[in-house]
Amino acid sequence: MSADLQKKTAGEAAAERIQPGMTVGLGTGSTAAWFVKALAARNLADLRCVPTSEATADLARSLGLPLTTLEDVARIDITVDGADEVGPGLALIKGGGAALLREKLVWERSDRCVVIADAAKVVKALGRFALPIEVVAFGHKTTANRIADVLADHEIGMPARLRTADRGIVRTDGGNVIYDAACGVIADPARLAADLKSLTGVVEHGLFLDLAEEAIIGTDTGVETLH
Ligand code: ABF
Repeated sequence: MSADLQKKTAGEAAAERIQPGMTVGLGTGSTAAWFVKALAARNLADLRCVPTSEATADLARSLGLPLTTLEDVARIDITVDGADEVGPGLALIKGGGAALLREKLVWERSDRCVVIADAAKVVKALGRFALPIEVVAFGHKTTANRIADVLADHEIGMPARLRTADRGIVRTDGGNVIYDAACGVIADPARLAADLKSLTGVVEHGLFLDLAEEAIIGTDTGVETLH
């Protein structure tokens, strides 16, 4: 089964978790898009949906899902979102879609967070996927030098590289920039997360620790649930 079919299987399984009347966080990325499509197809009554990116908002709106904002909800019943890596204890690397800040804000407001992914995303240790780090655009090169010092302290030799695309520097929905740190193996994710957040200019990073309650992994024979 292709990775995309595994993503579709996981997204559709997650959509079955949603009940009428729920407030639902909508993740970002191709796996989350399958979830959004499956959720819309269920035509559940009285949903309120909080998107984690403009791209997800556009997709959800086009499918007729009722949107609201993080400011307008007291709490979120469940958020379903993708990931770049799913590690031990459901420690995650996210942010490949440059939406990590809004994603983490929505995740932290949610009673439950369910991560959906294809089987290749499950890893024995985090770090093979370059860790996205969201940085304020003002003075970002100076901030990147400080990030390099933190990475060196974690015996991660590679510098963080500014994420660019054909049209130049990648900007997040909030106007910040993303640096990607090719860590290799992250031995102490919690310490790295704290050290990165201590840097002036770093807004957020893609380590999602102690946030996911469950992972629904698409496999060649269906789905596997991890807790
Ligand atoms: C988003 O989904 C990002 O945080 C993460 O990087 C991405 C995974 O992308 P995909 O589902 O397309 O593999 O949540």
